[in-house]
Amino acid sequence: MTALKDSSNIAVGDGIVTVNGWVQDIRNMGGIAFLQLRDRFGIIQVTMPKKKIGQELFDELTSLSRESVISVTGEVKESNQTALGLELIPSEYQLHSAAGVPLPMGVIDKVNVEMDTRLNNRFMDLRKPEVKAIFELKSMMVALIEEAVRENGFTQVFTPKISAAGAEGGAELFKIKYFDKDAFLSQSPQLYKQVLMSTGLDRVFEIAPAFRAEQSNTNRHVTEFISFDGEMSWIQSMDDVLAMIEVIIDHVITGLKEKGQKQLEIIGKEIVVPSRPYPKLTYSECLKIVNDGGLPLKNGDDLGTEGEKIVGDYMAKQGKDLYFIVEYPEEAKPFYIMEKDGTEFSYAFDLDYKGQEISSGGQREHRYDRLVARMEKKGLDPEDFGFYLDAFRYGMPPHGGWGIGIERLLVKMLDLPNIREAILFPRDPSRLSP
Ligand code: AMO
Repeated sequence: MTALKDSSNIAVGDGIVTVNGWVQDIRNMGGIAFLQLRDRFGIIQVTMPKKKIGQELFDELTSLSRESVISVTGEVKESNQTALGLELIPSEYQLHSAAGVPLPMGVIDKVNVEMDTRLNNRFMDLRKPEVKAIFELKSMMVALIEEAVRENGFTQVFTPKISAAGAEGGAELFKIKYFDKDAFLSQSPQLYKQVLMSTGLDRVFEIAPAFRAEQSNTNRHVTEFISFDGEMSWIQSMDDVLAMIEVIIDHVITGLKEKGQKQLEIIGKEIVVPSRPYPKLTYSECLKIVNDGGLPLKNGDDLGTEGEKIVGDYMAKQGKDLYFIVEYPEEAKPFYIMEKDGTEFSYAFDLDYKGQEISSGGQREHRYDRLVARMEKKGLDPEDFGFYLDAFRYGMPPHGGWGIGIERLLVKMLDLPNIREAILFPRDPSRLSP
């Protein structure tokens, strides 16, 4: 009886085992040949001394095309010639699927392949351990997020991704046909998570796709990303929200550094856990830093990619990777954000990580009349927000929350050059497939 094995749990003394994987490479030296068999855990060398395994098996194995899928049965031997310290001497094999030749792109070739080619052949690109590792880390990151929020009493919710209207503003909406009506892909669960605050589900979180019809071809924008949203009631001030985010993010970064050691080694990254507390910069302070850095922005302007980067460089010099930006002018922030009475400011914040916004949020306006007034001030028609406003009319606690783009968080943790590296099948203005 043979045992099906992964390369990670093979040991000398196992006797005859069967290993499954992809033929990564074959070197035929004439009297002996070496086949590198790759599975999800790593690589095992199949060593083929012609005399020992016989001409027929030797010929068949050495003529396999790269990336073919096989099972090899044989004896495990100790070896000081292989990274694993083991080799497999085959006695039989099974070909499950022969790979076509030539491959659309190499798995082990060291040449730099263009991002577009890689994404067009993502199934192949993902066979590279350093690419696959990113998605294993992403999965761990989501598990850590869930662990942190559940520990803090948050309930996971799922809100509709097909909606009748937008939450964040009209320009970024994808319009779809919904039978005989127009509908939109959800930009954010903003309105729903706030409605839930009126129900007694007073701490909720959601991790789900968000869609933005943004014509931005940048390394940090995509049209579909995963948004980690949180909303919490009974806050005394925006600071309660900031404190919660800090606890969650710290749990995630610390946890990933520990649990993702193997994957981090594969991609050659070390995670530096940002020191706490995360500093708070005001928007005005940021403007000054940006202006001093040579970018002339006016009060009310969005910091933008370049402004965020200047602030990031400034904070990096002080050893601070993660920092909140607070005291935004109310004018620059959405209707659902609470104004700071008697000032031009609001209780909105951003969280920036190494010079890039990864989150925004704030304390919400929970008082019906004030909320309606704010909508009107922003040129919105309260009539369009029926189901949302109803929830504020019949008892709404003070509350606040955040939205975090999880790919941006991962990109910054791992110092990846492009958000597309953190998405299996990214969507952007010029990419709808695969
Ligand atoms: P905002 O629009 O700032 O806020 O989005 C929150 C976070 O989502 C991420 N993000 C994106 N990631 C990749 N590509 C994009 N095109 C993109 N757009 C946004 C960013 C951003 O910080 N409702 C509010 C949140 C709240 O107040 O709770 C909202 O959606 O990381």
